[in-house]
Amino acid sequence: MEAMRVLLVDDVHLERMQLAMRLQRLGHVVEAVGSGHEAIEKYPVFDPDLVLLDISMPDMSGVDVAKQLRIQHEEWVPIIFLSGHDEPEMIAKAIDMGGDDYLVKPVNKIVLAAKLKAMQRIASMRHKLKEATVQLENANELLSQQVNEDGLTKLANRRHLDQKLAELISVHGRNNFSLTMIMIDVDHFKPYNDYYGHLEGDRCLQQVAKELKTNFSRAGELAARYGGEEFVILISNCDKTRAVRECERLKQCIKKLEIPHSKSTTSNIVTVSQGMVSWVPTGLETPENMYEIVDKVLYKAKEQGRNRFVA
Ligand code: GH3
Ligand code: MG
Ligand code: MG
Ligand code: MG
Repeated sequence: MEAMRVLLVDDVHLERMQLAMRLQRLGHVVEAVGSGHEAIEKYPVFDPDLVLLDISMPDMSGVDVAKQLRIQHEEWVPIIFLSGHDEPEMIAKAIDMGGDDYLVKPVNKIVLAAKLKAMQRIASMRHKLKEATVQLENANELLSQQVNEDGLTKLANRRHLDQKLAELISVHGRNNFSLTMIMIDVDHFKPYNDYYGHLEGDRCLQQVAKELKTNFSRAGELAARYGGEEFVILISNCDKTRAVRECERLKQCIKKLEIPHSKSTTSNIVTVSQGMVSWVPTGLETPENMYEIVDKVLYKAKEQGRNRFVA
């Protein structure tokens, strides 16, 4: 059995010290305090597995202390009351008020050891439950990350993009803010794949994606993989003037990657075309509407010779 952290509360110094010593001899870690107020203060810092709480104390009765602890802390840590009285009504009331057990003073050694053993079982269950909860939370976090992430590029995936776009349309519509959406398509990617191979094609997409991620990772920005060799950037509260600057910046970043592309008829390195829309949503647009619109703008950039953006 593992040692417990026991918070011992009793106003009588001698009784407190004697009991603390016994608890320590049984292998437990003890924090002993002499008043209800101290107990309430110490509780969150000490993080006990068990509270031994005297009922009769001058500043605040043990029953009131228990009530306070139950209100302030969601997690249920066992409380054993200590009292000189052993009337059944007294015991029943103490348990009603948030206690889990009752020890009559002077505390019998054998009874104390036995009750502590029972409390150890509860403490060990609580620790296991805590551990399992942490593991569950971690697993949930990982899962939600995987659900929203594109496997190849680690950018937000289409699902996440759809969700975010719908959200932003509504928020920007309500506040009359400009929302910017840029759709990016890698130029001549089919011949790239055909010539360099699919694996190299994947690497190319990863490099482009990484550039998008580093350049659009501030608050209010989202870089996502729309599908295949197409990406979408969303920028909150961004008007057309700034959006144009962002497109130009992005064009330069992809250029700087200098990924060779000997089968491109636009350049000898990988380039991208961009379609951009910057508008104040009414709140009624759907993501599908907006993809359609921005895709048409992107098509113009392709038509006009690629490696450019059209707004
Ligand atoms: P354009 O300049 O007009 O955009 O021409 P393009 O060749 O880039 O366009 P097209 O749509 O004909 O080709 C897109 C290619 O992207 C075809 C497809 O095999 C490739 N592709 C889509 N997803 C992936 C992927 O995950 N990995 C790799 N390696 N290739 C992909
Ligand atoms: Mg007392
Ligand atoms: Mg395409
Ligand atoms: Mg393409």
